[in-house]
Amino acid sequence: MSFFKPLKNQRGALVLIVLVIFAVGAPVLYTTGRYMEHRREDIVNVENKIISGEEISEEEFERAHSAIPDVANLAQASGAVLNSVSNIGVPDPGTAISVAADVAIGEMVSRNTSPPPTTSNPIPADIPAQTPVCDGTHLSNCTSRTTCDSAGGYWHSNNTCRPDPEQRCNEDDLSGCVTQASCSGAGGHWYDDQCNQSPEACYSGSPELCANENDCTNANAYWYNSQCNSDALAVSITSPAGGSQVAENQVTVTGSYQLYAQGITVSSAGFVVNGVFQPATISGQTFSSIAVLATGQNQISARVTTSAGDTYNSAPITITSNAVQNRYHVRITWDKDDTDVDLHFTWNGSDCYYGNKTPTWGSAETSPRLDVDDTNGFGPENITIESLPGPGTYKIWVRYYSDHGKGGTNVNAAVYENGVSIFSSSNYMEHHNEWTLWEFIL
Ligand SMILES: [Ca+2]
Repeated sequence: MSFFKPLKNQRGALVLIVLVIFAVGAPVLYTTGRYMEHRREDIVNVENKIISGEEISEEEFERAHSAIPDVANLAQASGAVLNSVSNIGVPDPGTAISVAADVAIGEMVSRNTSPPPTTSNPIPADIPAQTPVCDGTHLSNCTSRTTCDSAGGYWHSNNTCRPDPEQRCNEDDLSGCVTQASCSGAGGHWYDDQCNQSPEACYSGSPELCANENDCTNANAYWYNSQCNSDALAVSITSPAGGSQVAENQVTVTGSYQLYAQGITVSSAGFVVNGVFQPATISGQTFSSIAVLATGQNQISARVTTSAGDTYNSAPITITSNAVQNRYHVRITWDKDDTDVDLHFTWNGSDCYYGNKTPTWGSAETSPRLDVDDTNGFGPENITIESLPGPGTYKIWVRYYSDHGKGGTNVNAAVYENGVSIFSSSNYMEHHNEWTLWEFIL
């Protein structure tokens, strides 16, 4: 259009050129030294005046105009670039300048050149891009946890390297929270001695909430039968049921155990009856024994010991004995497996023992009875009598019938009145030894 005066045309062209060059050229100018800083100021000065509508002198325009090919020269663009830049004076030079600037700046950036090249001092082709230094004073240049750690920094969850370890304790990165208070302050959940993102759904304190084996293992628990267990082994009393009532001063108790962890073996098992442990013979993963009960309430728990020496106890159960008063028990147990110890109770030469378990000493109430002849270890063997039959010589004694080649054993003996121990003793016995526990004359 004819009404475009030359200066107006030049202004229009300059606006476009300046914007293109300045927008994409700023990084180049920044890296090419003080000379280009002056040239940049020439361009910025004209640009600002154009934006504010101020008059631009011929001198200012020429200075900005001449700065533009300098940018291209610095970039050591091709001859085509320089030719394009030389066409600034023609109408609509935007496309040529844009292409020239892109090429020039692309080369500048990729080659990371300094000092600024010129036509006579072009960019060397073999200058590699430099890797920013990652060290204690340039942690922000570190791009991996490894390099960050090496530089003494702390790797943040948003993939940045920071100098201050305290900054690791925040809602984005709880790994640096080392106290419950700081963890809570950062919105974390403190358990297992560390700060966690999620609530206590599945951790060592609540393994029953772990829904799969992986989570269970991570909670230091044991996965078995689709359940997560905190203990490597579980032991329980399978009979009698807790709260049961029995008529006698004794009851047969059966326990069992379940292994949840690999590599565990059980070495012994038994029951704690009113605070006193008595061993039992293990068959498979069950074990059974006769417990002497006090008239009234009794507390019994099962106990299993592993080869490593770890002991596991079941929850205790309470058994109530409704046995009549004035009932006497004699009980023996021993600690060598697969051996046969026998309990004897004689009155005036009549022996209650494995060969005559229920002799008649007058009435039923004054006649004793042996519950069992244990021939393979641990006992107990119990003789019960409601009341003594009368005057005479009484003798309670023990014979080590057969050690089955297994050697000596420690024998524990006790006399109970209504389930309460009134006498107890222990003795080391060898094959065929006899031990008089209690002898008295009425
Ligand atoms: Ca026996």
